[in-house]
Amino acid sequence: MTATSVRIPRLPTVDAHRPLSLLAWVDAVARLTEPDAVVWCDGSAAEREGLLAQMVDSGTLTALDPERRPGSYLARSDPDDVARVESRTFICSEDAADAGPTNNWREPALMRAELAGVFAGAMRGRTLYVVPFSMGPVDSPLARFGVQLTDSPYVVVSMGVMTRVTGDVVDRIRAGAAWVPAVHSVGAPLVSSDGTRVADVPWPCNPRKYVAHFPESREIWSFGSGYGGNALLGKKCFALRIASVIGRDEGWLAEHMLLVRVTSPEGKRYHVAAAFPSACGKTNFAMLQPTLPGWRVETLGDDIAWLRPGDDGRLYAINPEAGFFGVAPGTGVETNPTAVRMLERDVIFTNVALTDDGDVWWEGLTPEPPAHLTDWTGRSWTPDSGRPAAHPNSRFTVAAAQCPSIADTWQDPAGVPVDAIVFGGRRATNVPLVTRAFDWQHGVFLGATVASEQTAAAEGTVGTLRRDPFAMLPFCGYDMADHWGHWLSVGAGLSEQGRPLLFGVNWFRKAADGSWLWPGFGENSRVLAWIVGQVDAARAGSDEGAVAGPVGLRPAPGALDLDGLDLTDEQVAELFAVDPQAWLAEAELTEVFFAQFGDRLPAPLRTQLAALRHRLSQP
Ligand code: GTP
Ligand code: SPV
Ligand code: MN
Repeated sequence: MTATSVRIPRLPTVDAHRPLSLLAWVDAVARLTEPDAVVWCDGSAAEREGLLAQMVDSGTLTALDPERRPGSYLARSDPDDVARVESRTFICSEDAADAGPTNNWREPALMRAELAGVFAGAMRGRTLYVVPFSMGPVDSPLARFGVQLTDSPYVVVSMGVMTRVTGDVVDRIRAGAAWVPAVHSVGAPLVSSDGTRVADVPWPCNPRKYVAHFPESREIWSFGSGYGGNALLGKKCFALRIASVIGRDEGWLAEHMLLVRVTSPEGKRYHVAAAFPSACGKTNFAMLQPTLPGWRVETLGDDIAWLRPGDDGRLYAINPEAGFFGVAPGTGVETNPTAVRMLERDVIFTNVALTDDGDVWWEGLTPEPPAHLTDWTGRSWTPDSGRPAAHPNSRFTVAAAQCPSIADTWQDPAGVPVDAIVFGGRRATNVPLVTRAFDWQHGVFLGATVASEQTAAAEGTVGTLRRDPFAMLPFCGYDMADHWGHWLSVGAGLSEQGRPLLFGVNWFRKAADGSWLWPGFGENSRVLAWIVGQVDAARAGSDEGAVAGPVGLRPAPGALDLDGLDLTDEQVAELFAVDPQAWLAEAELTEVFFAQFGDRLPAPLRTQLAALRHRLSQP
C-alpha cells in the first residue's frame, strides 16, 4: 500500500467576543474553500453596477425594461431553493438545553467537523467576496457589526441593499469593535476535486443545505442556498438568532417585528412595534395607508426590531436593516399602494413572473393577469395554466430609503420610544380582531401563545396550524422559554409610565363561507387608532374605551371606529367572539406546548394559563 496524504480540513475558529484579525480569518476561510480570487467589497455604487452587469452576463439576472422598471432585475432561483430551510437550520450551543426544545441543536464540535468537510474546496472556480456590514446605523450605540464571506454575487448585491455595507466597518473592527463572522457558500464549486471544470448555472446551490449558528462564539456558517433568509446572513441569522443571544446577555431584545410611527389627527406621535410570523402582514402593516381620516402611519422597519431599555425607563427601538425583502404576491394598488410605488425602480425581484414587455407581474399586483407571461420557472404561462405565475414566496429586495412612507427618523441612532407592541398570527378561527393585555405578564403570555397557519415563507405544508411564539419560533437563538423569561425581566425593568402596552391582533379570521371577516390592510388603521387611544388612556390611569373579557381587554362598544365599513353587527360580533369551549381546548394545547420547556418555563406564564382557564370557566 502506498501512503496517500489526506488533507483534513479544520474550520477556522474565531471568537467574536474578542477582536481577531480579520485578515487572518479571511485567509483561513480562503484556504479552506479555495476560491480563485478574494475581493473586498465596500458597498459602492460602482461595485453594485459591476456585479449586476456580471450577473446579467452569467444569466443569474434578467435586466427589466429600463423604461418600465429602471434599474431593476429579475432573478429566477433553482426551484428547490425558494424559502428558508428550517429543518436544516441549526443552533450549535455548547449545551443542548440552551438551544431549547424548539430549535435543531447540534453538538458544536461535530457540526464544525461536518462543516469543515462541506466547505472544503466549496468555492473552487468562484470569487470569495468579503462583505463588511453594519446592522443599524454605523454610529448608533445599538449597531452591531458583521463580515460576511460569500461566493454569490447575488448575495453581495442583496446584502448591499439589506444592510449597511461599508469600509467604515473594517476601520471599526481594526479599532477593536466586536463583529460577527458569517461564512456563506452556495456549495457549487466550478472545479471538481479531480480538477475538471464544471459549467456554471444561473442559480447555483446544493441540495444539501446548512444554516448553522454558534451562539457562544457568535458565528454563522451557511451552505447550499442562495435564498434570502438562508443566505443574507445579516438578516435572520445575525439580526435575530445571534442578536437574540447578544440581547439576552446584554439586557435587550432582538425581535421579528415591524416598526411604525403613528400620528393622530391631533398631531400626537406614537411608535408601535408588531410581531407577526413570516408572510403574515408585517410589510403591509408597516406601510399601511390609514383609511381613517387625519391619521398618518410612517415606516421605520418591516421585519426586525432591536429594542433596548433607555435610562428613562422607556423601551427604544431601531430597525437594524437598511432594506426590505418583501413578499411580492398580494402586493397591489388595492392592498399596499405604498409598496407598489416603492417598487417602481431599483429593485431586485426573485421568482416573480416576467411580462412579454420586460416588466414583472405577480398574483395580486393587478386584478386581472396579463394574457401571457413567463412564469417564475421560466416557462410560458397563460391565465388558464392552472398554476401560479409567481412563486407564492417570491420577493422584492429594495432600499428602505426608497419607501414613500419612510419616517424621517428611521436612521435615528438613538432609536424611537415604543408605546405599544402587538402580537399576531394568521388564525381563521377563535382569535379576536384585537385584544389588549391586562398587564405586561399577560402580554408576554399573549406573545408566547401565538399560533399561526403555516405560510410559503418556509418549507412545509401551507395552512397547518403551528405554534409561533413571538413570531420567533424559527428565529430565537436560545431556549424559547428563556426568551419569555427575558421578556418578563426586561418589562419589569421599565418604568410604569414608560412600559409599552401589549396587544394581540388577528386580521385573518374567516366567516363560515371562507371569506375574510375583516377587510384588513388600510382598514387596520382603525385597530391602530384604538391601540394608541389605549396608550393615552393607560397613561392617564384609566381603562376608558376597553372592557374586560376572558381573554383580555377588548374595545368597548363604540370605541373602535367602524364608520363607513360594510360590516353587520353580527359580523362585528363574530370578529370578537370568544368561544369558551374552543379556548379551553386551546388552553389544553398550550399546556402541552408549555410542558416541553420543563422547569425553564417562567412561573408567571403558568399562572397566566391558570388565570385564563379560570376566566373562561366563569359563567
Ligand atoms: P415576511 O417578510 O415573510 O416576514 O412577511 P410579512 O409578515 O412582512 O408579510 P406581508 O406583509 O408581506 O404579507 C404576507 C401576505 O399576507 C401578503 O400576501 C399580504 O397580501 C397578506 N396580508 C397582509 N396584511 C393583510 C391583511 O390585513 N389582511 C389580509 N387578508 N391579508 C393580509
Ligand atoms: C421571513 O421568512 O420571515 C422573511 C423572509 O422575512 S427571510 O429573509 O427569508 O427570512
Ligand atoms: Mn420576516
